[in-house]
Amino acid sequence: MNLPLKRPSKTALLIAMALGTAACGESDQLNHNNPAQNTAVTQQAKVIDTRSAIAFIEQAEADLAQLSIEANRAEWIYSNFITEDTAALSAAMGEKVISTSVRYATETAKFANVDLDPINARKLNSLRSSLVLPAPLDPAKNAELAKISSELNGLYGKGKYCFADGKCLTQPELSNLMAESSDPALLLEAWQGWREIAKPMRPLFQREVELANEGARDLGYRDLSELWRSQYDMEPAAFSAELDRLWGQIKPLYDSLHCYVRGELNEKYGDDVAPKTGPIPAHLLGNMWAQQWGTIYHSVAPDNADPGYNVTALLAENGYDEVKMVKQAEGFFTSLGFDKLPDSFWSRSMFVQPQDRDVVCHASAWDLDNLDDIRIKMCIQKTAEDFTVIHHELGHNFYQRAYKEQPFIFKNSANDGFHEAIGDTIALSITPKYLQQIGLLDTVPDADKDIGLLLKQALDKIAFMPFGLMIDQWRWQVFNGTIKPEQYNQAWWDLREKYQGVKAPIARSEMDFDPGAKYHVPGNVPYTRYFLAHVLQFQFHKALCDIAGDTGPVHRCSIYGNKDAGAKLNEMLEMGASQPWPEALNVVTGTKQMDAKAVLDYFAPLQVWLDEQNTQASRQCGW
Ligand code: X8Z
Ligand code: ZN
Repeated sequence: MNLPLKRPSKTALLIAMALGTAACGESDQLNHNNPAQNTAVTQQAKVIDTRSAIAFIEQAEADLAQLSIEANRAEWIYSNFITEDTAALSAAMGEKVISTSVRYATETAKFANVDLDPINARKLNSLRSSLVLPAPLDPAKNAELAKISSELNGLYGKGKYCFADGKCLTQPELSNLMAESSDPALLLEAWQGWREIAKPMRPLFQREVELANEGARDLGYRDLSELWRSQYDMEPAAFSAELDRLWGQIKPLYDSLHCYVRGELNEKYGDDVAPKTGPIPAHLLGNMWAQQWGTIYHSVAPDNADPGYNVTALLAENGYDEVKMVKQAEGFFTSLGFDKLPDSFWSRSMFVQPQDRDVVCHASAWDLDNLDDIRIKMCIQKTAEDFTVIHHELGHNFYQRAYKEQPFIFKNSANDGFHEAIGDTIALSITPKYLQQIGLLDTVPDADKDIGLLLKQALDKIAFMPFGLMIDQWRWQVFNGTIKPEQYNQAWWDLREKYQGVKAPIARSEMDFDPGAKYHVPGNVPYTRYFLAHVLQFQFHKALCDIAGDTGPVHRCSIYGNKDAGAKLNEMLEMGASQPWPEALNVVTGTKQMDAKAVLDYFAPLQVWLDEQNTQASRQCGW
């Protein structure tokens, strides 16, 4: 289980059940939209005692644990070898997992009013609220949903774009092109070409939403949006408000970065391609989805504060291949006191894109047996970006192993943002000093080059934040009916513009389905987790640097080799999902609040510098 996090892949999610992610209170969610049913449930619950509730939880936990291993295997094979046959097996397994999970989730209602100890109350709540793709109880609809889900995953995994000369590129290859090229015509062709893969997804996605909404309603939720937002130890509306609060903290910094980057792109490409005002055309930001902009650093770097090295080149100069990149990342975790990865990790993971078959290239981390059989699956490119992604993926694996002694339902992160934040937290310690320690860099650049380093980091981290937020703002509105199927694409671009200030580089219409060109939409992986992770990782980094006794600027701190920081991190990871996330946050940071102040503190010198640059160039900010 918990697969959804571990491996953002289709059936995984269904399967997923994501058991373990927290839930709100105890019984407060049960059928709160259906008082009549509540009354019936209450009557029934009165005659059922605590013991039968516990027996039910134990049974569910044992069944789902068993099923998850089978499902993990089927899903691993499918994602490593996409064919009609593996798709059918994956769909069949997904059907079984969804129906079992939904049955248990439905049955939790019987125990709504039973007095339970906090641990069992939390498990019961988790059993009910942790599904990400609930099917209706009707077996035909359940089978239909599992099949659609598997098909959508396959459409993404098999996606390619073929240029006029007959050369066909897969997703990672197209992403490389987007990162490396400065030819606007080529960028536009790759941007547009990749989005062709998503057109056939639209009717499938629409039906998936209908079915999953029905499943969510069967469980007593208003719709799937409410179910997804119920997994954060607070009321759904309070969670939405919390996101607005965090984004409000970050937006001024994002606006300054957007303004600076737009100005620099205008100088590079001219008014016709990159206008001085309005939203930025989405094909110019170095990434297929304009979600992280670090690859265009060289185009926007400061004249006199560039640190003068780039990690992609250092990896090449030092003969790093894919395995060596993973070994180096493992070395960071072991330097903190974590055990080495098992031999099976090295023999069973996929690091390189196979040439002879279709695979899901989108990076993921797996825990096949909920114990030690941890793996990653990635089509590694030998770049700085993928060096970071490897740390991200290993963060999942080390988390999974840390909570392996927890009961099955708690084998998960404190909330899904925590799972996504761990590897990124480690990657924040890939500083020049660290690169020198591992022999990649000869000399650490002087402090007067920090603006360049901070700008590079902001292009990835700050640029990501509105993207991390908008995907589920779109999906939640799709789920709750605010966005109708005939508005899918227009609403997508309205939100892209509202949050990110980017626009489609060519006219789009409802013939297109641009959300489907982003893995997590056909993959049905909730995305708000990444927004949360981008806040949490800066809180974790600051706290761990304090523990490590680093008194310098936080952007220069690396916790490499610090066993105290490692032990504290491990203490939080070991808790899994056994307690509400604020408790887990408290272990490392000493606070129970998510707070983007850590982000702002980290980038404080850059904010000043960006505002100076924008003023000097008399830029009109905003869009
Ligand atoms: O999907 C991922 C990871 C796997 S959990 C590679 N990420 C998001 C994305 O690629 O869109 C990491 C950052 C955001
Ligand atoms: Zn991840």
